[in-house]
Amino acid sequence: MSIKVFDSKEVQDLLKAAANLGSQDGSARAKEITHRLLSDLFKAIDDLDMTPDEIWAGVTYLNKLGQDGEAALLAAGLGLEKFLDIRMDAEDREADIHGGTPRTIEGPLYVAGAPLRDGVAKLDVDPDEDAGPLVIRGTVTGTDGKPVANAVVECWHANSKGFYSHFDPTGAQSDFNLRGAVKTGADGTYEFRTLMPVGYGCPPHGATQQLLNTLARHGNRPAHVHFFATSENHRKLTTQINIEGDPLIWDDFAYATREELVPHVVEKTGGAALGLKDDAYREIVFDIQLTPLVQGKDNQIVHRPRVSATA
Ligand code: MBD
Ligand code: FE
Repeated sequence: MSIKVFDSKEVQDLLKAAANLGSQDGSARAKEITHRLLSDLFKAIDDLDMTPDEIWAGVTYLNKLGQDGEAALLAAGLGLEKFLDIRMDAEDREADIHGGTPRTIEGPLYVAGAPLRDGVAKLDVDPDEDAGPLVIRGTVTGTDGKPVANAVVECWHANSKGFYSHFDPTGAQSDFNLRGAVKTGADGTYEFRTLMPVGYGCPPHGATQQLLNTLARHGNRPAHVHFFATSENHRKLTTQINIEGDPLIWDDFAYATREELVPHVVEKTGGAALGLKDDAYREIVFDIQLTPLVQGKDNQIVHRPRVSATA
């Protein structure tokens, strides 16, 4: 069957009616987007000759996606969040904005409200037998290379099971375990004393993994650490580092890996003096370079619903 009804007046009128294009009321932008997305869907149904069974399977899937609370997870897994980064990178090039630590996706697991410390923060609240100590430190500078004082570096990552506090299905972690925020001093340095994370995997029975299974894709990320870096006179940076050596570094289901964001992991001793649980520890130096405001404005602030809690 290759029925094509998309271009008919009946369907075109239906699309306009569904998006309420004939009215002056409502949000013009929402109407424009609804009309376009619905049109693209209708056209795809025609072109691919999608069956009613396929359409209802899709509708049912959306219900499960919402029930599982996984829409933002699916957005990462389908590359939608990466696509937004590709667009922001292109926008920067177009505006002649160069330099700065590369951005990469935020992901769905940030929690606002971590306690803010001066210079150094210890992130591990809960013991984790399977995770060795890790120090992540660096200097926040501008593109001029000068240290940025009073920058706030936020950091969040998973435990040795690949679970994040607040989203841990086992309920095992305290609030803000492996999450923290540090304000830089005059030298621009920050330091997080924490434990080595393990890569995240999608909930095995969730809607995201269900679709990935159908596509014969896995739902795993390499071990990684997320950052926000903000400062009054610079644009907000959203980024991550991957843990060097993880076999999934170039096979991330969320496509967040960038060559510049895989710093070396160095074996060190002297952890006892730093208050770490073992004397032997690993260290990652990750310097963060922030870009200037654009005409006095931070054009990198993304509004998305985020969980917040009080420490
Ligand atoms: C994560 O930890 C993550 O960073 C992303 C992008 C998606 C799912 C889990
Ligand atoms: Fe993550």
